[in-house]
Amino acid sequence: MSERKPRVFSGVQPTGNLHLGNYLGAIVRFVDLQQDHECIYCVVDMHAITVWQDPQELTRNIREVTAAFIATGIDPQKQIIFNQSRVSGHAELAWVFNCVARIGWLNRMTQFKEKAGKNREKASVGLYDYPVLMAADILLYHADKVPVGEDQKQHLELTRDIAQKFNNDYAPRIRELGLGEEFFPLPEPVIAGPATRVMSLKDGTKKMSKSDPSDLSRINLSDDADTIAKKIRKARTDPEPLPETVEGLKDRPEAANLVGIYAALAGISKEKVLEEFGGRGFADFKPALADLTVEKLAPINAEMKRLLEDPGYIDGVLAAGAERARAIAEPIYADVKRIVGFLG
Ligand code: AQP
Repeated sequence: MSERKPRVFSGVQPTGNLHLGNYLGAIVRFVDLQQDHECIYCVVDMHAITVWQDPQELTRNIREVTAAFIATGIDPQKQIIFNQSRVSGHAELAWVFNCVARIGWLNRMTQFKEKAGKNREKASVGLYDYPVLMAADILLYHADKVPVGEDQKQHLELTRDIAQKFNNDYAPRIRELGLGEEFFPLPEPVIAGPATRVMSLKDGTKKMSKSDPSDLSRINLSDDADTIAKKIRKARTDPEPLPETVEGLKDRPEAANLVGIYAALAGISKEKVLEEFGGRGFADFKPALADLTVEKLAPINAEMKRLLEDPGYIDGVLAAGAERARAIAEPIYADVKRIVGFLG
């Protein structure tokens, strides 16, 4: 058994408009987990190009996600922050996993169906293969835990299926090489907190998303205080006052979403939020939510801006992080090659 701390891996796509959903669903967990885990946080630029990205914007967005990681409190000295394309093992292991994963498994992935929409024939092969690359990202580091938002749950299950199938298919070989019983650990998702699925401010049944054409649907980490307040003021709600209990939020998606956001930002339960605001209307609740959101996001926003003024520093963090990532990934991928039977 290894003596190392449990290892965490997760990624964020540099596709612009980093939002409150990314922050509460994933990045806040990244920060918490660094206390007692070895963490690897990846700016997944290879995932990003599964849909068209303007090259200059992509470069800018890679730096922006890196700045967001650091500004929210991830320590780049202690943890590893890097961009995916710098470590070739991601693509190499993804190819091996392409030959392990089954087409039937990928055909069940709901995110591909949602993102490809009706125009499936025109979607990139990369978009279809996205979950296999994600499995490679995680398993390349033998990660134990993966903090993600609710929308990534199915992809995590696929990662476990790929790990399991690889372990089974190559079991005799893994044993023969003395690499233990289970070469790849089955990583656990960490989907926790009151805001694992933050919804659009304009439609409580749709996920808050970077690619929503309406900027009013999301709060971006780059929004200033006035913009945040305006977006919350304009957020869609129903005419009823807030309920006294969490059960009362059922069938009220917009109210449930705003209460969940408040709870997550304040670090309290939804019950506690309703103890204070139950029976009160949105005219009372929205300004309180706007103040809290600004209070939490303003320092992050300011720090991101400061960091982005020094791209040399950010690029240095990514280069150093990639070197440390490679040091973990290369021996693992070297074992994969021996297991599979590749020469060299
Ligand atoms: N609305 C959300 N609520 C909670 N968590 C969310 N995440 C994304 N949206 C929400 C989590 O953020 C992490 C990084 O996401 P990503 O960059 O890999 O992209 P995504 O899941 O495709 O998210 P977006 O922002 O909605 O982009 P588009 O518009 O391209 O679909 C992940 O852990 C994700 O779960």
